[in-house]
Formats: sequence, C-alpha cells, structure tokens
Amino acid sequence: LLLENRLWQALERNEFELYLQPQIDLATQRIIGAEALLRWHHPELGMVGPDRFIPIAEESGLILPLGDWVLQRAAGLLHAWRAPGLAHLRLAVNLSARQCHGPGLLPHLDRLLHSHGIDPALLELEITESAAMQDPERSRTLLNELRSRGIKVAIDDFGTGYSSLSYLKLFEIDRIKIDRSFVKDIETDPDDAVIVAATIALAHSLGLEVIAEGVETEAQRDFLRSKQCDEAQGYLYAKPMPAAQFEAMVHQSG
Ligand code: G
Ligand code: G
Ligand code: MN
Ligand code: NA
Repeated sequence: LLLENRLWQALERNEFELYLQPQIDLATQRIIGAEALLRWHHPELGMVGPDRFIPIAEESGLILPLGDWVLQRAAGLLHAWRAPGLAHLRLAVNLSARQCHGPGLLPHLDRLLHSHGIDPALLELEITESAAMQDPERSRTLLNELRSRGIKVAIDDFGTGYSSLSYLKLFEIDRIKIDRSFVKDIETDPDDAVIVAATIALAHSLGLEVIAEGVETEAQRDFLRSKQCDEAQGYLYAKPMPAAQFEAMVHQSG
C-alpha cells in the first residue's frame, strides 16, 4: 500500500526514467536499436525495477498515465535521434494489457508521432502473449491498426504463453522475441536448443523477424547466429542503461 501511494506521486515528481538496452544485428554486430525499460528512482528505496511496480500500477490503474508517459518519453528520444549517427535507431516500448485494451492508446500514438515528426517504422511496440490473449478479438483489431500506421509490433516473452502458435495464426505481427528462459540453457539442454532453432525457422517461414532475449554468453550468440536468428539483446552486449550512455555507445561503435 505504501508503494502504491508513492507510485501515484512518483509521476508528478518525475521519478521515472527510461533505461535503454541495446539490440544487436547478429549478422553485422551493429546496434540497431534499443528496448525501453522503465525504472523508478524512489527517494528512499533507491532504484526500483518494473517487476516490483508494474503489477501495482496495473492493478491501480496508474499504468494508463504511466504508459502514456513512457510513450511520450520514447517519442522524445526518437525525435532527438533524428540527429546524425542515430537516425537509423529503432526503439521498442513495452505495452501492458490495460494499455492495449483502453481506448486512449491509438489517439495518443497518433498525436505523438505527428507532433514529434517520427517515422512510425522506428517505433516498435512489445505485447506479451498473455496480454494479447486476454481479449484476442480486440488485440487483433489493435495490432492491425498499429501496423496500418507503419508501427512495428513484436510479441514479447514468446513461447511462455499457453497458445504461442495460435497467436501467430491470429495476429499480424513483425517480430517475435524469444524469451530468455529458452536462451539460458541453449548450450546444455538439447530440448531448448531444438525449440529455439525450430522457433527461428518457423518465424522466418512466416515472414517474421526474430530477436533473442537474455543473451549472456558468446556460445549462446554463436548458436543463435548459426540458426540465422536476426537480432540479440542481453548482458553479453550491455545491461539496460540511461539514454545518454546508450547514445554514447552507439556513437563509439559507429
Ligand atoms: O528491466 P527489467 O528486465 O527488470 O523489466 C522487467 C519487466 O518489466 C519486463 O518484462 C518488461 O516487460 C516490464 N517493463 C519494463 N518497462 C516497462 C514499461 O515501460 N511498460 C510496461 N508495461 N512494462 C515494462
Ligand atoms: O520485456 P521483458 O520482460 O523481456 O524485459 C527484459 C528484462 O530482462 C529486463 O528487465 C532486463 O533487465 C532483463 N534482461 C535483459 N538482458 C538480460 C540478460 O542477458 N540476462 C538476464 N538475466 N536478464 C536480462
Ligand atoms: Mn520486453
Ligand atoms: Na521478455
């Protein structure tokens, strides 16, 4: 309850920050973009991760203004990235279930893209299987609306839901994110290796791109590259970091 009260004030007090985790093209090893991951600088507790406050924000409804704030901050970053050396970068933003199913999302996105002069193809929205499956018909409509605007759509935590394959059949999407629970034991568990390889092949044959999450070792990276996985994200490359640090990293690597 204490955390919930503080959470409502946190938005007004500007205590949230978007950290960015680089996403790497496995063929070229170049940074092609980032996933935005929310952080809360709590005055007493220090840095609080989203696992602790997103569920509370969902429950209390704060997720709607908070989600709007995240999108606004993301649009600000994409606007700033029109600068030399950054203009190719894509930014992926997580959407919560309530955000997906509320009425305000599309008008908010339209306003932001227009006012910030953003190429919609540089914005990617990540939706988990479980969020989309809460209301498949509405999700289908939403994803079609997003894609008709040129916004990219990725399925987050792919493989952890109860109906991953029907998801692929139901929804128009651009990319799947292989959950890190499958990547973790890719070298030691033959089942995981087979699942990941088959998922990449399946996605490609459906015309989808694939990013692997939670890549921590060179052996994992090499396996994924040998299976033609398109992109990777994980501690092997970098942990989530403040935007200025991410931008410096892109400039250095370019
Ligand atoms: O950064 P970290 O790995 O601790 O994130 C944990 C979880 O919190 C991730 O699964 C991610 O999907 C979720 N998360 C992070 N940032 C956001 C956000 O801005 N909005 C929503 N809805 N979820 C987020
Ligand atoms: O949206 P999603 O739930 O997938 O959020 C990604 C989360 O995974 C973030 O909280 C991020 O901090 C975490 N993460 C990113 N890369 C790695 C990694 O290589 N290993 C582990 N254990 N966690 C990671
Ligand atoms: Mn995500
Ligand atoms: Na994930």
